[in-house]
Amino acid sequence: MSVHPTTLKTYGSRVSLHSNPTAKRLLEIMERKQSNLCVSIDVTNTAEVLEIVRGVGSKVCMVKTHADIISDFSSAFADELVRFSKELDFIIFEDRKFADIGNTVVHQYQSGPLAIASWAHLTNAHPIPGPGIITGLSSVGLPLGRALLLLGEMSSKGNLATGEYTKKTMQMAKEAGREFVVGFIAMSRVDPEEEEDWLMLTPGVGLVQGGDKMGQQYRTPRDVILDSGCDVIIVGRGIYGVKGGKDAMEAEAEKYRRAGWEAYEERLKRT
Ligand code: S5P
Repeated sequence: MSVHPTTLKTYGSRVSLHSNPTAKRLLEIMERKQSNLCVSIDVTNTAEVLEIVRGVGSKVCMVKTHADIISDFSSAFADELVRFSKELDFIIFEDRKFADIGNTVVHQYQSGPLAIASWAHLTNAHPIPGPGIITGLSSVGLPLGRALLLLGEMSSKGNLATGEYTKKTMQMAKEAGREFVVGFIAMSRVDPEEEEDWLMLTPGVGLVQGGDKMGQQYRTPRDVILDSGCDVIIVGRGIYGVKGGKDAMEAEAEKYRRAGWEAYEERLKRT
């Protein structure tokens, strides 16, 4: 397999290849904190989310949330998360996986009890409804400096986001332009070699390969960053699932940060 040119560039040198402020900030943070680790905080109350943020925030470039599973979500919580994102220097990614027509996603993104666009720097969408979903989301997010990822591939067993679907997702992003769509959720680099710089964020990561009982499949940070050329590893239960509280989580996050960063440094040495 040939080496994808993007994988030979440093995160820092890629900042100037982006116009979107969230994409730029993410790459700057990655370089500054030497971290390509996103922690996925999939717990169901705000106190627990904030405890995990306090424990691992200094180790990560990004915190990923599922706001709709947090039973006591409030705007005060969102403010607190934003405050932490400044203090501890990370991007907030709300993993909303929008999947409706443009007009509906405008409201889902902007309104309701979650008001996602008001606090999340980054969110994501399935391409299944067609380009109108990007038009809708960007009408809300672009003026706020927000960014969007499209789900081009998934980590779960038997998913339908493969082959032609993935190629068409890439095509849709290209046609939308990189002002608002900045990259993909994908398992490997799905962008053609001579194209612009796209960010590849990859879930389904564990320190050992494996899976869960509901179809999730795990690959190691090295597989994802070095072998598959992705940019960010997304780790949920591998970090917040460890026993021993805040200190244990911090130690586990540091293991992932180091594994992800070493794989990146190794990849920069390839020719
Ligand atoms: O294909 C995907 C896309 C996403 S965003 N597979 C995933 O697992 N995710 C998300 O990543 C998922 O919703 C969860 O929040 C996280 C993985 O969590 P873990 O506990 O399995 O590491």
